[in-house]
Amino acid sequence: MKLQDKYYLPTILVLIITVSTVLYFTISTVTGISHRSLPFNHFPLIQTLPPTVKITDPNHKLLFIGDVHGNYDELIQLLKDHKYWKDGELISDPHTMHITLLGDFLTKGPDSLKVANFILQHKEQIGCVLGNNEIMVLLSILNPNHKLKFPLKFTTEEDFLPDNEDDYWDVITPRTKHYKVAKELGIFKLTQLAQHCSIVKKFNLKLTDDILFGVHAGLLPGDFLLNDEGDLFQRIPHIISLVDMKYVNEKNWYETGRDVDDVKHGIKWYKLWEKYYEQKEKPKKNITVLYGHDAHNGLTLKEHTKGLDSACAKGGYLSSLEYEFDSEKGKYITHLRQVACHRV
Ligand SMILES: [Mn+2]
Repeated sequence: MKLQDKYYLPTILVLIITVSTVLYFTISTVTGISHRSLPFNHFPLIQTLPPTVKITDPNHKLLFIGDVHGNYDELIQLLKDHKYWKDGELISDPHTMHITLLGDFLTKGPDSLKVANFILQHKEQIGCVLGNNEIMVLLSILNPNHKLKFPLKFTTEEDFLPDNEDDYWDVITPRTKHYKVAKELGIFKLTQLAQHCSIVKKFNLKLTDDILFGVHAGLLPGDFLLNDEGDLFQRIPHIISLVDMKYVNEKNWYETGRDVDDVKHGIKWYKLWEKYYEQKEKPKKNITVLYGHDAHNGLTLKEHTKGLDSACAKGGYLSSLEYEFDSEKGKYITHLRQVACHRV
């Protein structure tokens, strides 16, 4: 029987609506995804500092890698050089090795997606701290129209931005490269990364009682220390300092910036560590901060601070530092390895 012309359009419309509704509910039920559960409303709290990783096994090695910036091939070459790679894949023993990417592993280079997939496929072995570029990629997907002032939340109570927030506008305004990577990775992978990575990682090397921190930009003496770890002022820094500072006001450590002119009495933050360990009364703990972010300075190895961003994104080197326990010497020794990066 042929439908009368006047019923034709309404019938098609009803059919389309019915089919879409059935499809929508089927897909939401099967995948657990519905508009109500879209992660824009449920984006995970980002861990500022997860529980300290305690290293007790003398065979356990730790590897820290500077800003990869989407240079997947160089990352794999570095892992091969460290003999963390066998038969075409990462050796899979999280009890004897742990890798920490020191932030800015996405954007600029050709393979951000491959780097992200690699991390997510090896969560047991690969840890990560977020850099300013990852924060901007997250902002560009969560807050594309800048309607929300700041949509990310962290486990420490300090706000993301300090009082002089206008100075930081550049730092939290995503650019084309961030939107591009956000689109390439998609919200689900970015959610997984936000859940897996943190802002800081803290390791306690139990055999020597040394402490290692991994952070993208830097942190100051006393930050994230426990009562029994020293007599320092135990400070909880702003997130923006951890992911973006290069300079600090020597007289007010809460004032940090990317350029020397951003703060009064500005000095490079790591100078505070040198001054701290030059004091007559030696600090109780041997603390080392491993960081990236400062490609301009390049590889900057000081006694208590190790800067590993050697400008891979600009055709420099991808740098890594491995900590291995030397049982004869009774202390940890480090191995520096670098891979030349191809300019894109
Ligand atoms: Mn950076």
